[in-house]
Amino acid sequence: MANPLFDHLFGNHAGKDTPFLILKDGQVITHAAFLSMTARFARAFKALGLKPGDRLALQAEKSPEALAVYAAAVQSGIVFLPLNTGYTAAEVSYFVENSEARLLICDPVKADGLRPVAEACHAALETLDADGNGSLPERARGERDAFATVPRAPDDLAAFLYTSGTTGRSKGAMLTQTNLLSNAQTLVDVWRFTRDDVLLHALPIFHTHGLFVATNVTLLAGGSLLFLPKFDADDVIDLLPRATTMMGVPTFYTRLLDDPRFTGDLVRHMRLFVSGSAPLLAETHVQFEKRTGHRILERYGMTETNMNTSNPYEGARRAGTVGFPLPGVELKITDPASGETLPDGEIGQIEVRGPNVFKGYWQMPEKTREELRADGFFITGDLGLIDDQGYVQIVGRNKDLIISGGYNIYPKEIEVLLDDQPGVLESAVVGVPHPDFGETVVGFVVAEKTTPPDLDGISAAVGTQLARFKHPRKLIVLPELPRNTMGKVQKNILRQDYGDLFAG
Ligand code: MLC
Ligand code: AMP
Repeated sequence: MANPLFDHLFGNHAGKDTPFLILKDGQVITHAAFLSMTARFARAFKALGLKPGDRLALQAEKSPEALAVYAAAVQSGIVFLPLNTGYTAAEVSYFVENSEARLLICDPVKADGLRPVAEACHAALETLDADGNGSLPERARGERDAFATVPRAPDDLAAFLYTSGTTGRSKGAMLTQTNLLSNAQTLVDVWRFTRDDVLLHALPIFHTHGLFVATNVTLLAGGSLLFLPKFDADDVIDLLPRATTMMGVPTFYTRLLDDPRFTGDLVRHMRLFVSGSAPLLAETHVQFEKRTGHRILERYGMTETNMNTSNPYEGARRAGTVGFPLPGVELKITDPASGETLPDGEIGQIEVRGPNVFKGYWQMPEKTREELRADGFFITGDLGLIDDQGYVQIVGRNKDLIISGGYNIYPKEIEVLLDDQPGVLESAVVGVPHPDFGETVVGFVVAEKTTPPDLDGISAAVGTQLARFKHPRKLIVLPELPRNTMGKVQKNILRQDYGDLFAG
């Protein structure tokens, strides 16, 4: 097949007047209309001089046009690099430079700030706003709505998704056509998606969950998306009666449960609720079933691997577990020290292998070797066990990572910045429980002897460098950091001592 990912996701929809995107205002974009827009964008990319294999970075609000940029990249054989809309110019600069992107598409309000970034990296700059206007759609307007799909091999790259690292430097996870397609095919099958499905889509489209899971699965099945700009409980409650399925991070479900309008009657007709990207508390699972009669189906995935495990569609969906390895995915629990496989029931690091597992980190062969074994097993950095019934349970992380509202935050990136601030001798950043986001960021700083740190000044400095979701929600000055006899900072003690800072 010429371009397996494009042909499977989009190719079957040519000429179909079936709804693909249903917007908040009721506007419907059919599969055929979406494909026409895609073709015009693909022609615009070609006119801009982009070639197959080039990288295209997109930092734009969620809109049908932003989704069509993804589709057009796939059709053109261009590697798609979506970026969190919260990233600052400093963060975007790193991604564009590191990926050697040829084109950066951003919101018009950010264009002035990002033009120097694009110029320094020899990338073209185009704009796209939340309403689908900007220089890119302007360019595409005059183009014909047909484009000859660029052939791709199964192992060719389709997307780069940046994921932060424990060293503080983000790594570009290289995802191939096969990685994305095989996972979408598996999920359509195991979650029983059909063209009759209407998925309520309130996730961002710059991450695996909203883009590759929710969107690819729906596209492959030929269904439609109730395409909301973001999660807003009012909108979700309004639209749930029209949906058959919904995917979300745990925060979506706790926010819905906090709303008295979210009742069993509202969602009786629903076929499936899926949760992932962060641990769903067993308590939320139980409360959800009590309120609605539905058992949330929890699954486990990662940027580098797409989805690895899922609770069963038929059969017991067990709270506090992420279910079984998906068909085609091998999963083992190993001893972090020796790498030996551990018996069921014992806690160790989770490793996975399968067609879903990425190709490696862009231009970081050493990082790739550290995490992706020569035999194809990827060391996820999650700690877990396989219970006596074969369910996988995630019990912790072997990596210093905070997950806030489904966004990953690597403490190292914040610590490096805090350490640089005047008056700060050293710092430690930890995640503490938060009633809305699951976990949230707290920064601890130790003052230099001479100049005490100015906490407002530090917050302001962090604000210019890091996306809002990474900002410490509290900065605390300590006389010293707790350390073990080896001199290593004991973050577990900080998490324990400050665990109820945000107790709801
Ligand atoms: C927004 N803010 C966050 C935040 N999201 N802060 C911490 N963590 C977050 N996740 C900021 C806002 O900028 C705002 O700043 C303040 O927090 C409060 O905002 P809010 O209005 O309450 O937030 P909201 O816009 O409603 O967003 C919350 C959310 C959103 C949970 C709906 O973050 C979200 O959609 N998360 C989904 C993330 C996701 O898709 N993850 C998948 C990763 S893929 P201020 O300025 O007001 O203080 C992956 C693999 C897998 O992990 O397995 O799926
Ligand atoms: P990301 O790098 O953004 O793709 O995040 C991947 C990480 O999210 C995983 O390594 C896990 O730590 C976490 N994660 C994803 N799904 C779940 C889940 N259902 N339960 C617990 N953690 C999860």
